[in-house]
Amino acid sequence: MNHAVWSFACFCLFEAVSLEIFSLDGEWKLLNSNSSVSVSAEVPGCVHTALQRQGFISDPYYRFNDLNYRWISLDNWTYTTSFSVRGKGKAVLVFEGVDTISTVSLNGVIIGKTDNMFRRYDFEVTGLLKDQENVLQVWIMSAVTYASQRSRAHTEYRVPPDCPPPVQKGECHVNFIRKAQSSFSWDWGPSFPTLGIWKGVRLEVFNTLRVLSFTTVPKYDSGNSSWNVEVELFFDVVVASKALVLMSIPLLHSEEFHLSLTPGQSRKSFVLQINQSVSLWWPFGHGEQPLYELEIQINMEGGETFNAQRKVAFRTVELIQEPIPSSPGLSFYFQINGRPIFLKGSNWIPVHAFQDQVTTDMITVLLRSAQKANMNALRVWGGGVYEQDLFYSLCDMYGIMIWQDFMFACALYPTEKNFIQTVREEVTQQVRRLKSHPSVVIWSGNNENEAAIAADWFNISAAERPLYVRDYVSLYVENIRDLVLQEDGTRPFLVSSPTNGVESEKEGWVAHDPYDPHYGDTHYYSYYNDCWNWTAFPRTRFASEYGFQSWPSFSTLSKVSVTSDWDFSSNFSSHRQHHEDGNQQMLKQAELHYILPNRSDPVQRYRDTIYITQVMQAQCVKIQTEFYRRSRSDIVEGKGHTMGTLYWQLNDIWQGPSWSSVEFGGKWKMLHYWATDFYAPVLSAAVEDEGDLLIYAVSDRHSECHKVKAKVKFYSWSSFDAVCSLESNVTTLKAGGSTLVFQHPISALLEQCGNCTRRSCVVTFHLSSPEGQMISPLNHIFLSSPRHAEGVQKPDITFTVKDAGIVQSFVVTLHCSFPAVYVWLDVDDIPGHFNVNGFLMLSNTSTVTFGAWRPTTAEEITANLHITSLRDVY
Ligand code: BMA
Repeated sequence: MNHAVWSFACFCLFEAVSLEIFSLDGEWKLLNSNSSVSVSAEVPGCVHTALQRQGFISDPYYRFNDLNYRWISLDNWTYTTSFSVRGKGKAVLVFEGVDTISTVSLNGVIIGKTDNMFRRYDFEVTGLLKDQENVLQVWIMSAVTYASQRSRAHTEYRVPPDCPPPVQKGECHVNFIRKAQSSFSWDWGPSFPTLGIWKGVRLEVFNTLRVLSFTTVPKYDSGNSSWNVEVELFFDVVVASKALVLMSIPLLHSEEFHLSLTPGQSRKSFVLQINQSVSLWWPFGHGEQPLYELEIQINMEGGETFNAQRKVAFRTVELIQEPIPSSPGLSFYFQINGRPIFLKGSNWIPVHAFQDQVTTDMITVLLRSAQKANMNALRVWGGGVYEQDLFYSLCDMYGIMIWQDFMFACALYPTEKNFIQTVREEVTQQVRRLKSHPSVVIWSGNNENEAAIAADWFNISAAERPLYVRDYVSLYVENIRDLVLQEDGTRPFLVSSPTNGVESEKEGWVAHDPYDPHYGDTHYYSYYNDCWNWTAFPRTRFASEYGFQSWPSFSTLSKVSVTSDWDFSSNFSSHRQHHEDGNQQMLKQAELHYILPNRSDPVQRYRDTIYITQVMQAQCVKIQTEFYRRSRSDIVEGKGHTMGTLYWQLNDIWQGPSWSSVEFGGKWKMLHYWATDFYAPVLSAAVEDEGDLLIYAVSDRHSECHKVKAKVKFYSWSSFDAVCSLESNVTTLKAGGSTLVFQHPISALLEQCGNCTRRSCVVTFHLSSPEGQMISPLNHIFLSSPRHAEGVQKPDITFTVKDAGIVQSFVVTLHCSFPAVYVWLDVDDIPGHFNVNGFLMLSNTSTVTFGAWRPTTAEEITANLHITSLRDVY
C-alpha cells in the first residue's frame, strides 16, 4: 500500500504556503467481515468497483448480476491504508465523502463516525500521528443492515414505505439512511447499495489557519441599480492572527480588507460593491454566459499567503407566483434578469450506480447533449446525489439552469434528533458548495413527498395524518428551508415537487391536491391513455415531470446480455424492467398507432421492438411537450400559462428500459433527436381540434421582430410530389408567446387537395419569413394513425457513406423508392450522433451527417449502419 502519501497536492480551493496537504487517495487494502475477501482498492472508490477491477466479480450490470452480487452489500467491509507524515501543527483528516455508515480509526483510536454520504467529514487527529507508519482504517457497515436496524429501532410509528415494489428487486428502508435513495433500486435502476470511500481523503496539517470554504454570491441592489458580490470565507483558525485580504475581479473591481481572526471556526463576510456595468449571464438561447474571475489573496501578518479564484456571474432569478387575469390560482414562472423564461429541459438522475466510475467525459457528453437539444434547464432529481462540482461548472458555462432538489424522494422520513442533525449539516454544506453557481436557480426540498402525504400513497389513517404532516413540516420547512434561507437569500425555495407553491404553504405545507394545475408545478404520467389525445394532458403552469418509457438500443443492451435474452418475453427483458407492467404499457401505447413488429427473424424482431418503443416515446413526448409550449400564453377554462417543461428523464443509470432520452453510454434515443426540434427557440406545432387543423407559432424570443407565415404541404404515402401546398396569411410572431397562424377544417383541406384522404396523406409545415426564409424546423402531423395509413409501400432505403472532409464527420446519402416515416439510422457502437434522426423522408434522396466522438472511417460506418423505417418492421 504505498500510494502517494507524500505527493503534495492541493485539492482545496486555496493554495497556501503554510498549509500542508497530503493526499491519501490511491491504493488501499479492502477486507470483508470474515476476511475471506482481501483485495486492493482504489480510493476514491467503492467495494463493487474494487472487486470488479481485481477480477473478483465480473460486470455488475451484466444480465442478472445485480441479484448475484447482492451479498456484497449485505457484508461489512474495512478499508485500510498506512502512511507517514512529517508536518507539525494542527492535523485534520478530511473525508470528502464516505458511503455511508462508517467508523474511522487512526492507529487503533476511533477518530469519528460517518452516517451521511452527502457530507464532508473533518476529523481532528492532532497528537495521534506518528512519524512513521500511521494506520488509517475505515470500517463500513452494510447500508442495508443499518437501514433495517434504524427502521426497527423506530418503534413509535412506522415510516413508510418499508420496501420498494417487488418488480424493482430492491432493498428496504432506504429512507432511514442518508444515501442516494435510488441505490436501493428504483423504477429505472438496479439495487446496488454501494459501500466505499467515494470521494477524496486527505490530511491537512497547519499552524495558523486553513480555509474551509469560500463562496461568492452576486446580489442585485435594485435601489442603486448596481451589484454587490458577497464573499464569504470559512476558516479553521489555530492562533489569533491578522491579515490583509485582496479581492479583485479584473476590469471590474478590486478592494482590500483587514481581517483579524480568533482561534476556532469562523466565518467572515465581505461585500464588493461593483460600480461598473456588468455583462449579464443568460440561460442558453437567451444570451451569453459571461463568467468573471474573482481572485482572492490573503496575506497573513506573519508572511504566509493564501490564494484562490472562483468564477462569478451576474444574474437575478425570481419565481413569480401572482394572480393571472381570468384564471383562478397563481402563475408559476421564472424570471431571469427580469425577463420571463420558459424552462425547456429534462430531469437528471445519477449517471452511474457506482459514482466513483463517473468520468468527466460522461458528464460532459450528457450536458453537451442537453444543450444540443436546445435545453436550457435540468432538474437534479431528489432521489440521487448532489452532483459533483464539474457538473455545475459546465452548466454555468453552457447556460443550463439547475432546479436543485434536496435528496429525499417518494417516501416519508424519520425526524429523530440524529437524523435531523445530519441532514442539517448536509444541507449547510451543500448550499455553501453550490450557491456560487449561477446555473443553480432554485432549491427544492424533496421529490413527491408532499404528494405522497396528500394522495395518501402509504395508507395512513386520518388519525395519524397530523403526525406525518408535523414530521414533514419539521424536516423540510423548519429545518431545510430555514437553513437554506439563512445561507442563501438569492434563490427561490420550494418545499417539494410537485407542489402548489405559496398555496401549499397556505394549506399548511401539504396542499389537498399538489397536482392542481392552477398552482405550482405538476408531475403527470398516463401510460395506457392514447398520448395522441392532447386534450387529456393537464394544462399545468409548469410540467416538471412527464414521460414515457422506451428500451435502449440493441448495441447498448448487447453489452450486458446474450442471444437467449434478445426477446421481449425473455427473463432478461422482464428482469431489467423495474416499472410494474412497463413492457406491456410500451407495447399497448405503441399498438394504438403502429403495427407491432412481426418479422420472422427473432433478433430482427427484438431490434424492431426496441425501435417501435423509441418511436412511441418520441412521438408521445413530442405531442405532450408541444402542447405545453403552445399553452404558454393561453388560458383555457382557467388553465394555462405553462412556463416550463422538464420531461422525465434525460439520462440512464444502466442499460435498461426507462423514460430517458439518452442511453447509458451517451447514445441518443429517437426522443433526444426530436427534442432538438420540439425545443427549438421558434416552434411550429399543429393539432387537430374539433375537425380543424390548427398551426401555432411558439416563440421564446423576447422581441416581436418577425413576420411569419405557415407553409403547409400535403404528401401522399405513395409519391414524393406534394399533393398540394398552402400558405397562411402573414402574422407577427408574438414574442414569448404562442400565436395561432393557421386554422382550417380538415375536411375542406382534403377536398381542396383533391387526391388526399386522412389515411393516404401526411401534412408537413413550417414557419417562413415573407421572403421565404425558414424560421422554425420542419414539422409534420398525421391525420390518422400510421397503422391505418393507406398506400404505404416498403421504401427500400439504400445508402452510401462518405467522409465529409471535416474531422470525424461523415455524410450518409440515403435513397428510397417511396416516402418513409420514422427513418432511423443506428451505427451500433460507434459513438457520436447524427444531425437528424427518426425523420420523415419525403424525397427519394436525403443526406444526413454523422459526427463521431472517436476516429472512425466511412467503411466502419457502412459496416455498422442499420436503417429502419416504420414500414420495415412488419
Ligand atoms: C417520478 C419520478 C421518479 C420516477 C418517475 C417514473 O415520479 O420522481 O420517482 O422514476 O416518476 O416513474
